[in-house]
Amino acid sequence: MPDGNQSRQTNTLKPFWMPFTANRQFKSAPRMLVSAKDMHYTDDQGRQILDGTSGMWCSNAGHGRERITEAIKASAETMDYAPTFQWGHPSAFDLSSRLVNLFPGDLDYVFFGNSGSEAVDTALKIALAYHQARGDAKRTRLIGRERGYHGVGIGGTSVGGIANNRKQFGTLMGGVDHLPHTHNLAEMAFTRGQPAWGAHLADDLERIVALHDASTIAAVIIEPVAGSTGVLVPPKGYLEKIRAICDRHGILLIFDEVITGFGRLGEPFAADYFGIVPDLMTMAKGLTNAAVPMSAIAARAPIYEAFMHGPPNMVELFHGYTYSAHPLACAAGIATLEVFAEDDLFTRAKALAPKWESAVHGLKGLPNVIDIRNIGLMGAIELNPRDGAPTARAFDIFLKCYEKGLLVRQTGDIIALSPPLIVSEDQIDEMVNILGDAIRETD
Ligand code: PXG
Repeated sequence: MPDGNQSRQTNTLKPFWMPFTANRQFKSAPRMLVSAKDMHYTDDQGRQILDGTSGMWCSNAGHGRERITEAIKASAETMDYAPTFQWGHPSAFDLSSRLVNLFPGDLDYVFFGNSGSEAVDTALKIALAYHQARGDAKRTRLIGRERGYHGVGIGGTSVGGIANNRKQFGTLMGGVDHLPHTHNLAEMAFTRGQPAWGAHLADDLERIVALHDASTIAAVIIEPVAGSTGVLVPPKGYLEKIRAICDRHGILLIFDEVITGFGRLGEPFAADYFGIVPDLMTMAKGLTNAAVPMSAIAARAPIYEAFMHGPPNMVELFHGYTYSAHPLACAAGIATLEVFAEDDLFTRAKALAPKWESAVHGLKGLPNVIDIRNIGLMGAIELNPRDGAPTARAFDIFLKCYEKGLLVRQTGDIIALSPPLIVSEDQIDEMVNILGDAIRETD
């Protein structure tokens, strides 16, 4: 091994171990983004790249929103940092009050983290601690779902159900079980919106409850629409059944709304879209328009209240992050909520959804396209995998889209799209045209 000095280099591509990236491929042909405004990135060649993915499902109001940037600047100038363990600062309470006004039902309390992964692990810990606080400490099992993505903490990885995200990391947390995923090409290929088939898959939760006994299960966590795995839209009636089974057995239901929150489906949350109030709800990404990292966990009133016992000088929940409710993130969050409201972006997304649906389904019939799915402003195109080379075809299409000036996400043999809610109808057509060309040109 060379010593530290010999390996020291200035501004090379080598040292950044890139997350969830084919490092060697990237470093052989970098895709370097240098600025962003509204619907476009600019790369280091000066090319404009249309953002078909809101960054990574997060810049819901489009890029470089002045109001958000100004709020962050002003906050940094006023107070760089303030702790929220045993102290507080006004914007933390301001943002919290605005958020609970946006949450459905009696989701009246909010806890802050910095990433979706932290939000998920926090929600799982709150679920465990809640049952303990009620004297029901046997409830420790956590139920996730196959193909679910809940971030990369040990808790989120354990309840997550994407095999590649799990297999490098040993046995993960014990006491976890998984529902089956809801994807079935034979029954639902090319469905527009929610599939009619598949509500019965929720009954598997009864099987899991019977296997472990309800008295051992703390919570079920699911994405209302599975995003990262390639946009799996819940079958009609499925989420309602999951909610009912959880209620029947005293199991908390956690909706992971890291992707679906803040207007992606044309409502503030998927909970609103589907008319189902979870007990805990995680969110991140769109919360600050991704301008400053932040995540949040919404909790129903009885959950918070279950902790508010014992001596008043006692900490009630031994959990939190140095940067929980960081002032810059709070300022960004408040400004983001103002932008959403002023531009009426959730309504805009809802109004655009039919156009989006017909545009993405226009790709039906192109070579190797075996399914197209959509809901709100989310879409996915599933491709037939190349023989003996899974994911290669979709990766080639992802690269071609970038060359042609479009940002898409690739997951397995699926291309996913989630444009900023400010997207125009012409830009929707432009996205679909570029993607269509890339699919046609890929063998
Ligand atoms: N839950 C859900 C539902 C997510 O989608 C996380 C938790 C974790 O969030 P953080 O902030 O810790 O990354 C996510 C993140 C993609 C993609 O293109 C999806 C995510 C992140 C990056 C890429 O599929 N989801």
